[in-house]
Amino acid sequence: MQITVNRIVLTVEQGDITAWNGEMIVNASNSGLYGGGGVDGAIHRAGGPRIAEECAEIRCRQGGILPGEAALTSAGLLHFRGVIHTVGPIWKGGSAGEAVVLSRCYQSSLDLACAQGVQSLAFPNISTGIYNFPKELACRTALDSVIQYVRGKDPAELTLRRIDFVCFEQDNAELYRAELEAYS
Ligand code: AR6
Repeated sequence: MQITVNRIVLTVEQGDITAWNGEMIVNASNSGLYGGGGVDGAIHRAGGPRIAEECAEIRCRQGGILPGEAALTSAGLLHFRGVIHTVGPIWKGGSAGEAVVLSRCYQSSLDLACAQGVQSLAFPNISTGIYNFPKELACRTALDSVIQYVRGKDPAELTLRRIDFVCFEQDNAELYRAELEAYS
């Protein structure tokens, strides 16, 4: 399933983001940038210790990152140009501004990717695992945020040509396909 917005192709894939074929991936990390479980664990395992070393450097320099922010490291042993680490919100029932913070994760990751001249970028389903954000709202928030971002930019400012949503779980992949279809 794919749609084109402002000349950028948005697609949905199901699988492991560490095996994705493209230039840069986004990680769903934590504020301390300590490698954890879920997609974060998979990226650190596959990328080797270099990623954790660079996360530690960021931690020393600026004390980690806040929910909604993003930071860049190399990809270690992985074949990507880099990994963008962002921190999603922990779901607390929905009245703590969680959706706004989740939206910022996508925006700040896209800002960083464009600043690096990245042409293809993959997002996992940020916050929908250990941080317990409801999947349907997370899917709508992710797609709305990315589509608004892409629509709001002058094509000359956007280096990106392809943005993939890589869903590990079947139910998320189905949600994303249905939601993307509704946009087309
Ligand atoms: N590739 C793509 N997606 C994956 C993979 C993978 N290899 N593995 C899991 N997912 P989570 P969060 C999906 O828990 O909710 C970590 O400990 C997973 O099915 O990874 O943002 C961090 O250090 C789910 O849909 O991230 C933080 O402490 C999605 O990735 C905390 O978890 C996000 O689930 C962040 O929690």
